[in-house]
Amino acid sequence: MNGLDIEKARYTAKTSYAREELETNIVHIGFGAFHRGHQAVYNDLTNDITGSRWGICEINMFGPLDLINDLRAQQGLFTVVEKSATETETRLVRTVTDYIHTPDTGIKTAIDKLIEPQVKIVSLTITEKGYCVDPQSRVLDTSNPLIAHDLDNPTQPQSAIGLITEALRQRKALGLPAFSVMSCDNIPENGHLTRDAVLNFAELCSPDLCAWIQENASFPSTMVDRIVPAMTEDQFDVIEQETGYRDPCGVVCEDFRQWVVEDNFVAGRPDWDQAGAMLVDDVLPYEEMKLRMLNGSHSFLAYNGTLAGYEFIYQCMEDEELRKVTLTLMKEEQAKSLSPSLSVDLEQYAELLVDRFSNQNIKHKTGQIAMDGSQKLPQRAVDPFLTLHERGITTRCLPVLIAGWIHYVINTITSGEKLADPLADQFTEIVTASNNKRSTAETLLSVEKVFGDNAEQHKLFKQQILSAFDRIEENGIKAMFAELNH
Ligand code: NAI
Ligand code: CS2
Repeated sequence: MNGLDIEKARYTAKTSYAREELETNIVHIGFGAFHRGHQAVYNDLTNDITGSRWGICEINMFGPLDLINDLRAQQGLFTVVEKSATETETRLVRTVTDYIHTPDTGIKTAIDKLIEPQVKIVSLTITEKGYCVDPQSRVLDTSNPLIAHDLDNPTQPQSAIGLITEALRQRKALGLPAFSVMSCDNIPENGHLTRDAVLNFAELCSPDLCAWIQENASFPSTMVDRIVPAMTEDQFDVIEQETGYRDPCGVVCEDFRQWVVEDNFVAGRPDWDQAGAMLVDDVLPYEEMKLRMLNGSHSFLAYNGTLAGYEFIYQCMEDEELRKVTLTLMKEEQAKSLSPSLSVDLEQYAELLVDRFSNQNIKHKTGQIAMDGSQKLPQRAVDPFLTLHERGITTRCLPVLIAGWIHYVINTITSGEKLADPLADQFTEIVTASNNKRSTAETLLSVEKVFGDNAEQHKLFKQQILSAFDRIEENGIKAMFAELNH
């Protein structure tokens, strides 16, 4: 049947707390696939285990209206199907209390929700580009059309940064306490980045407001991990097979989940640790480990796996050569770029990641991960590459990651497909300006928003990437995998 069947769904519920007691203490911006399979699950479990009643209001500022309408129609309930390579577990998430799609209801509904006195946390999964910062310098990009609009119309914001700042301005005016803003996106020091973007924006509107936010709000960083692919018709079929109904808000994800949260909340937080989260003083070492070893390898597989003709990540892992290269990238390069203070067995972590990538029940498209490369490469490839150089450690796989990205960008644009990247216009201009692939590659490497001036300053950096680019062009990607294994 189409739509979640509330009667039947009772039998999938793994929690039994009284939903009518929920209070909307969290407002989440970005009701995408990931939040549904991650934070919402932690919060649901925490309510059940601890007796707390933290409810979540879901806000989407972009994307399809149907999703939020469907969520409303099923009273905020949705299904999460968790699949290991051999087992399936189905749960019903019961922690959502409210739903807003601002392109439909207007931005005031979202501001009004954020200024409700009981709101303590505003969390975010708005993708890397949603923060509107320069990916390399991490500074608020005032030329971003959303930010430029919001600076002219701060009470009618279109960006998440503008929305948060306006809500905090109104809370200050009303004499209400501030809230904590918790980013759950894959960005190193995501809390600091969000804080700097909000403070920068607020400073441009009113230095007084900026000082008040600095004094009263907090911006905890988090490391988030669970592979939750974008839903497809096949995956809705999977939900239907498991539950008997086709839940348009449901997701299918892996069984693994991890969440490391900086314990820095101005108005309290649920005891997410009771549901398995780690609350720590400093998240950065965990973030870097995950962003470089997991996400960096993901990006390697996204670009080079696509070049090799693989649609899904698990197919990449079925290619023995590529599997071996992935482990080498993780163990010999990314792991060696990390802070030595991290007390995690990185060999084991790498093996676990490859096992997770091999899960055939998770249909994670290489093309999905390839999206928004300009926002991902700095933390996944450029930073570790430079650290390894500083430490005098040879890099063989990281240059291939970046070379694979260059091929991917050129191939996508020259074949007339739409490149999904906020810098797509700039890349298209570069690619269409020349017939010479090699000089196009060089120009792409000089895009400062992605590479800073590193390619100009570090000769070896440029040389290694371009040499990998040439070898892929001449011998093909599979020969490159074989070469990396020898
Ligand atoms: P999705 O495409 O399902 O959802 C993206 C969400 O971001 C939507 O709610 C959309 O409205 C919102 N959004 C997009 N641009 C925005 C903007 N400029 N301002 C405000 N909101 C904006 O993607 P999904 O899977 O939920 O992933 C979102 C992010 O979560 C990723 O970019 C990543 O940072 C993080 N993440 C995702 C994981 C996954 O496996 N899917 C795992 C770990 C982290
Ligand atoms: C992926 C991540 O899309 C991507 O860029 O690398 O979303 C990845 O699936 C998650 O970070 C896993 O936690």
